[in-house]
Amino acid sequence: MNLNKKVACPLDCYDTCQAELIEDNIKGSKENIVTNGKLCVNFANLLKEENIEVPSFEGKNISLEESLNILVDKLKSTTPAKTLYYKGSGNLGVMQNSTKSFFTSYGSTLTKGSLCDGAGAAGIEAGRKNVINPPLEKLLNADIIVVWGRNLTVTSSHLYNLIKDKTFVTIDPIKTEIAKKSKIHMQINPKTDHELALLFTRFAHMQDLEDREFIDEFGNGADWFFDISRNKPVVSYEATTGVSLSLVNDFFSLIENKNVAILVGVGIQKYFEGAQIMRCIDSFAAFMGYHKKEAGGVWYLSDSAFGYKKQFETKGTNKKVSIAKVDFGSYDLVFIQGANPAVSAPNTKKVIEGLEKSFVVYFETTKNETCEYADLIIPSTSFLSKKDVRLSYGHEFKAISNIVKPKNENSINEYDLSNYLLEQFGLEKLKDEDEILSYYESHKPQKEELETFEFIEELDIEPLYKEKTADNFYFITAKNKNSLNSQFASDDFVYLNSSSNFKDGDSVNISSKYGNANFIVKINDDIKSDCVFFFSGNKKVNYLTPNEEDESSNSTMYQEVLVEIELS
Ligand SMILES: Nc1nc2c(c(=O)[nH]1)N[C@H]1C(S)=C(S)[C@@H](COP(=O)(O)OP(=O)(O)OC[C@H]3O[C@@H](n4cnc5c(=O)[nH]c(N)nc54)[C@H](O)[C@@H]3O)O[C@H]1N2
Ligand SMILES: Nc1nc2c(c(=O)[nH]1)N[C@H]1C(S)=C(S)[C@@H](COP(=O)(O)OP(=O)(O)OC[C@H]3O[C@@H](n4cnc5c(=O)[nH]c(N)nc54)[C@H](O)[C@@H]3O)O[C@H]1N2
Ligand SMILES: [Mo]
Repeated sequence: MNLNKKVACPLDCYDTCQAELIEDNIKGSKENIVTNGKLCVNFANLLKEENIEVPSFEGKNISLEESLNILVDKLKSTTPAKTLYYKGSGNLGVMQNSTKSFFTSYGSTLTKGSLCDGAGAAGIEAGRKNVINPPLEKLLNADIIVVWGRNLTVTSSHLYNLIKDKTFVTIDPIKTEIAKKSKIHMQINPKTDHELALLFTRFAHMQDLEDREFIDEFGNGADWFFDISRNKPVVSYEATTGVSLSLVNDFFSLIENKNVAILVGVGIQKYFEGAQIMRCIDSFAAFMGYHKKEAGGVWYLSDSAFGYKKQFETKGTNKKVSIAKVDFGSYDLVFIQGANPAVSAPNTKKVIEGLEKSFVVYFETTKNETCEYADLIIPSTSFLSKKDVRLSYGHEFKAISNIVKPKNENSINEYDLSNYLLEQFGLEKLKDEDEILSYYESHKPQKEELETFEFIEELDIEPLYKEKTADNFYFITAKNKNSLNSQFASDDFVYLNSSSNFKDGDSVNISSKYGNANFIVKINDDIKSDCVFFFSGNKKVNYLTPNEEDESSNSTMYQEVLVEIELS
């Protein structure tokens, strides 16, 4: 392969594909095991996307130089702590982090927590310190794949292709494509996955399937964990989780003496106690010894930078606010990079009110909903015209990006913008770009062996089913094949089960205690009868979601909400 013609897919996805320019076409690399010569519809969408051509200020086109001058003047005349640096995950290349270096040194308020996987990661950390996935090989060698709150065929189509002939078990309130391909589908009630994990633990013990060797050698607190599972009668789990004991029996017949891989997605942890829920699942896996078997294990969204040294200095005494609770309106200047908060952040009404109040600097590649509230727009250079390296949260392979297209001279990349600002403020500049990139390209993180596992010993979770009445619904979102969060195609429907008594094409108003919005109904019996379903990226869906943080990681908890529906 010509090394100078590599392009990394920058999109936020487990697969982290490697592409390459062959003649005039960008193709999926055959050398990358996961990409395996194919690229997905979202990559194709990205190539077709129209980029913002010129900077603008208060709606008028200006030159790049003018836009940078306005930014510098604004920053110089604002109290640093009254500025906010807000970064999303529109591009997951390592160079995206360069800008944070400047805003940290300058003294901006920063965010903490995540819009995405924070709660689950905190749950894993509490049990085994590091959020890392086993090597891909252990997945390829597993016999049974348990897909737990993950929309596998859609959100990691490449990884799925590598394992598509295996036996699947899916645990999901929605009859997803992978649920339909599974030997067992447990159509679980939302926010009851911890209970199912406890029920599994109970069954495992009854059938003598726990891994005593693992528990004795590496485990702490397994007895306490087992005790929690005994707190209530087995049959009562059936009622709360909605999963029948006979299905659980079938599950244990299927997994006995098999290598089991559990692929956990973000679905199980979009709740206030998301960390505890994840930790219960991880504790069940430890009870079975899955963390130390020849094949199989537990996969989640791993900390992709684990084992790498930070290449951008981001130490400071900056104030940090929860990304879930950010009030854009309380800052004099907000700098937004690689995020589309007007659609993707929780509580859209609050977000928009906040953006309207503040001076918004938007560092973006394309025109979108947040542009409407931006005072100054600075075009970020296309991924095809900047150098980068992508680490992956789904597997251990990285992807390299070189410049394969001349850059738009009215745009600037993240690294250059940071250095420009550092210089303007007399601050120390970044390390050389090529030095940083070659570090990421060549560094191989050491393998980390699990030394101890701390089982969850106490549980305090307020289930949604306690609060739920016959008149309200659980709220579920999942990713869409043709979009990447708010980017590309958007599907703005609400999906309901036919038993909801609404009809295709009905116009409904859906409300929660955080807000309300109108939607057009599509009936689909893959949706559980007591759930309302939307695709993530739906332009209105976040009018309904809480701008509050989970209990352990300052992260969002999009599904900690019940909603009501009426015809509008
Ligand atoms: N095509 C495509 N791929 C993507 C993305 C995209 O937008 N489009 N986004 C990327 C990003 S940012 C991320 S974080 C990953 C996320 O990838 P996934 O982890 O697959 O996330 P979701 O699509 O949100 O799927 C969550 C699943 O959990 C289910 N679920 C919801 N609530 C519960 C519950 O309480 N219990 C259980 N057991 N299941 C539940 C949902 O029905 C859904 O099937 O995907 C990445 N890949
Ligand atoms: N209700 C609900 N809400 C959700 C979710 C859900 O499941 N349900 N999912 C959540 C999850 S998992 C995530 S990760 C978040 C994602 O939320 P965000 O991080 O806000 O992601 P996007 O909405 O995709 O917006 C990313 C933006 O980055 C821009 N961009 C792309 N490349 C570059 C670049 O190179 N430089 C710069 N400067 N910008 C670039 C894109 O054009 C796009 O506008 O959404 C969350 N929101
Ligand atoms: Mo995400």
